[in-house]
Amino acid sequence: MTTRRADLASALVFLWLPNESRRSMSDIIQEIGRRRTVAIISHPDAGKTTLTEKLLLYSGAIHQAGAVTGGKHSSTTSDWMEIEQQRGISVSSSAMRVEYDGHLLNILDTPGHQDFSEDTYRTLMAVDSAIMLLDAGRGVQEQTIKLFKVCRDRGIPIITFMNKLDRPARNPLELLDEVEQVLGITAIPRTWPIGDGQDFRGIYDRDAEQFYEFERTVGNKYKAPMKVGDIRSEHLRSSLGPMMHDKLLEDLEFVDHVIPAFDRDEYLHERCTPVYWGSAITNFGLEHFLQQLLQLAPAPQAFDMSTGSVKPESSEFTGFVYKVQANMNKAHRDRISFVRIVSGRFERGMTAFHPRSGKETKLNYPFQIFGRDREIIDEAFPGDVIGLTNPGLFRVGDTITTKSDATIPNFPRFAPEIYAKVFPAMGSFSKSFRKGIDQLAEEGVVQIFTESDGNPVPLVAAVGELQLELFAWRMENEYNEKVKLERLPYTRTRWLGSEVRPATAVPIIFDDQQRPVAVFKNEWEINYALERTKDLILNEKPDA
Ligand SMILES: Nc1nc2c(ncn2[C@@H]2O[C@H](COP(=O)(O)OP(=O)(O)OP(=O)(O)O)[C@@H](O)[C@H]2O)c(=O)[nH]1
Ligand SMILES: [Mg+2]
Repeated sequence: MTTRRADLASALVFLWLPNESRRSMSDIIQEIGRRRTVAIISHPDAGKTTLTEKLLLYSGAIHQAGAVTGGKHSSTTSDWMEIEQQRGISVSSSAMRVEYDGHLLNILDTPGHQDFSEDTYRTLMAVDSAIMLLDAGRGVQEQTIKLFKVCRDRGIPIITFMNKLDRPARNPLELLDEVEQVLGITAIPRTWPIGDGQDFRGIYDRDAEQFYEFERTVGNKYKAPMKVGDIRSEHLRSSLGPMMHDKLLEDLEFVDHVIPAFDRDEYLHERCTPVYWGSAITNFGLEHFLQQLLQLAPAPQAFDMSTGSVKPESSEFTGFVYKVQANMNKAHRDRISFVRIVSGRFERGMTAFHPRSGKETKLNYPFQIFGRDREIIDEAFPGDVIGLTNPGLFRVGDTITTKSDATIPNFPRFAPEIYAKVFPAMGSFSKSFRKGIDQLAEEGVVQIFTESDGNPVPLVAAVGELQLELFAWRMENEYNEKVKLERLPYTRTRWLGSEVRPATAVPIIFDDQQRPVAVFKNEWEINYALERTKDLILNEKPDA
């Protein structure tokens, strides 16, 4: 009886303790160990959003997959913006979180179009690894090369998924060779495709020596029925025909002979990329891929911050904002800051330090994000991406900590190459016009400059044309402000690194922090200004 009473007493004390004390260090380490935070990258149209949607389907997070069709029937979780659904392209990165087999996977879908690559580059700052998609009919494309390089520079490992095998594909060996030649990384097929186009039957797992045979389904909305079999079975031989079957066995023997064995450590150190094959649209090879992804991808890693390397298991809480998005939810019309947690445990209601402003802020409304949907969460761990309602305090690249001054060095910021003056189409510079401009600038949809103090006509600047289109569309649809854009001829942006101004006739404008910026029409004008002006310093980025 006494023991039972003591048990009860200690249980009550335990319940009394704040949450934090209840979580032991080993709990936290376990939470970190089961998390994976991954971005999906590729050239436009390789199928990132489709693959993301199907990973959600296979993890059980959704029960029916939507499709990217462009037009009014598009309905994927990650392309939730109306403009994405109308056009069938991603214009903004999105975050989804799923649980599968004890793991917690944060998937960040990115836009492939180069006009939105600032968003994609920033998303790559927030992950520990990436899935690189290739269209098996096209191979390594231009934008993939650039994104691969960004992953390399950040030191994140890459898993390759060869997609669209349901269409005529290039020879698998040729594709692997292209990855090695163009990207300079050893490509190690972990699975092998059986057929392509109409003849695509499934995939062969080289390690397990098992053949996964899939069936097509009508509409592709549900999981594809699958049978596991023997690659040498009579059934497969008669279904493929002896010629195709012989060729397959021959190819597999050749691959075993010439391709080095896979070593996870080599992958984690970016010396090789494991390659998987499948078809996101017909759901072939996806569950197998999801399982492999969770096994291979690294758990949350340490981050290089201004204060040194910050380990996830550090007791101090550290996170950074890699993205801000306004109006995700029509009912709220607020701004969400997407925060990657780097270290420590996050708890709802905690007070955090914001080094850029030197202020403390209470984080009362943390969300778990799922496309456009959100749900309040009470705690989060390193690797997680959470949403915080942004009281106008957070900017992209900001850190929040328990107390340290840690910042993220070299957060991606692109120098604009396109400029336009922006006017309200109805003629008056209303409050909502100003609000739309400020909020979209804060998100990084465009950058805003002014010609001089007090001039009400802002200049919008972007890296690509589509950004300006997106800006105009969102001003009209989210702020009810139709805008008129008057293009300006500048294509180069340089921040002035000292008091010296160019001696040539170059316009000086001001960024959102009133820093002077010189804008040029071409490279020649830049060189001319440098030649003619002693001690002129022109920077491609503002000082941090
Ligand atoms: N045949 C076939 N089509 C696919 C497959 N995966 C995606 N698609 C189609 O390819 C088109 C582009 O797919 P998305 O998933 O939007 O591609 P994305 O890489 O997200 O494109 P962006 O975000 O705009 O860069 C859509 O029409 C998809 O239906 C596939 O496995 N097979
Ligand atoms: Mg997409």
